[in-house]
Amino acid sequence: MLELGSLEDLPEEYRAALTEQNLVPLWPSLRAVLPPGKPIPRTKPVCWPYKGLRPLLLKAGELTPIEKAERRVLVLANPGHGLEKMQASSTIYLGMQLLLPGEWAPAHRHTPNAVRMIVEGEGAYTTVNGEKCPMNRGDLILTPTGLWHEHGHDGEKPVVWLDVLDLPVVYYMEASYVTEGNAQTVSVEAAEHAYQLGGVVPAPVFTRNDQPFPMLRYPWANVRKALETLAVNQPEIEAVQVAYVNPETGSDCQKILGFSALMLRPGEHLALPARSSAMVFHQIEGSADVTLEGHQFCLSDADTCCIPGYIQVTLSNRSADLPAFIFIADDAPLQKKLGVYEVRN
Ligand code: GTQ
Repeated sequence: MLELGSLEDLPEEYRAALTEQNLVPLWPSLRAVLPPGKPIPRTKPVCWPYKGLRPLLLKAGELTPIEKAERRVLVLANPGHGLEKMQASSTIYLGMQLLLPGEWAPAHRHTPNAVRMIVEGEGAYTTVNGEKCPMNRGDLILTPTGLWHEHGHDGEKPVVWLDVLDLPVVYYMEASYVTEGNAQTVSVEAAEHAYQLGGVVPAPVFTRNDQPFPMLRYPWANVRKALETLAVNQPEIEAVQVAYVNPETGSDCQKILGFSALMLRPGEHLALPARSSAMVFHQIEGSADVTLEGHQFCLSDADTCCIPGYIQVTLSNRSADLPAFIFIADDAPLQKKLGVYEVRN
C-alpha cells in the first residue's frame, strides 16, 4: 500500500490558507479513517469485576443522596475512548445503578434506549409506561426510547442493576435529550405473562397489539428454563443461546443494541467467530473465562467485560459440573440496519 504524504510535507502558508477557509487535505489522514483490512478500534478489551465496583457503589450511596444524583450510577467507562466519554464501546453505555430501600428515582423519558439487567437485591421495581416491573436477579427490563420510567424500592437491602444504553449512538447523532415527568399511575403489573409461550401471542379479535415494545420484562427464571430446555433437547446445537426479541415480530427487542443469554454447558469451550460488532458479557451465574488476542478475563458472578469487534473470542466454562450463564449485549442490530455487519470465520 502506497505511503501517502503527511501534513508536514505541505508549505506552512498553504496549510494556513486551507485552515483559513475551513478546508483539510484528505491524504494525510486517509489511512487513519480507512485503515487496510480491518478497523483500528478505540474500544479496548476491559473487565469490571463486581468485587471492586460494589464497595464503591455502596459508598456512593453514603456520599450522595438520591435527590442529588437522580440516578446513582457508576459508569463502566472504557479507557480506550477516554473515561470522560462514559462509553464501554463506540455504541454501548454501561452503568451500575444503586437504589437503597425506600428511595425513588423520579420519572423521566429520553431518546436513548435502555435495558436493565438486575444484579442483586429484591423488592425494587421499575415502572415503564404505567407497567410495574419487579426487579429480581437476572431479569431483563426494557425502558425503550420515549417511554416513561421511574425506579422505586420497597425492599430491605440495596438493589443494584446494570444499565445498558445506546446513549453513545444517540448522543453522537445529537439526538439525546430527557423530559422530566410526574410519578406514574400504575396501570398494569408486569405483563410478561401475556407472552409466556413462544409461537403464540395474544390476539384479541378487535385490537391487535401494535405497540413497538409489547414486552418490557423478561424474567430470568423463564430465560434460564429456555436455555436449560434447549441444552437438554438439542445436545448437538453449537451455542446454547437465546435472543431477547419482540414476541410480536420475532425481531430484536430494541432497534440499536441486541441482547441475548448464553448457557455454557459444564466444561464447555465456545469459540465465537470474529464479528464486526463490539460485545459486552455479564456473568449471571457460574464462572467463565473470556479469552481473546492478548487478554484473558475470568468472569464470576456479576462481573462485566467489553470486547471490540473484529476479534475472535473463546468463552470457557470454568466448572466441569455446573452450567455458566452469560448475558450478552452487542450492536449487531444497528450494524445490520446500516449494512456494515460482518462475520469472519
Ligand atoms: O435509570 O433512567 O445509567 O436515564 C443512565 C441514564 C440510567 C435511568 C443510566 C438514565 C438511567
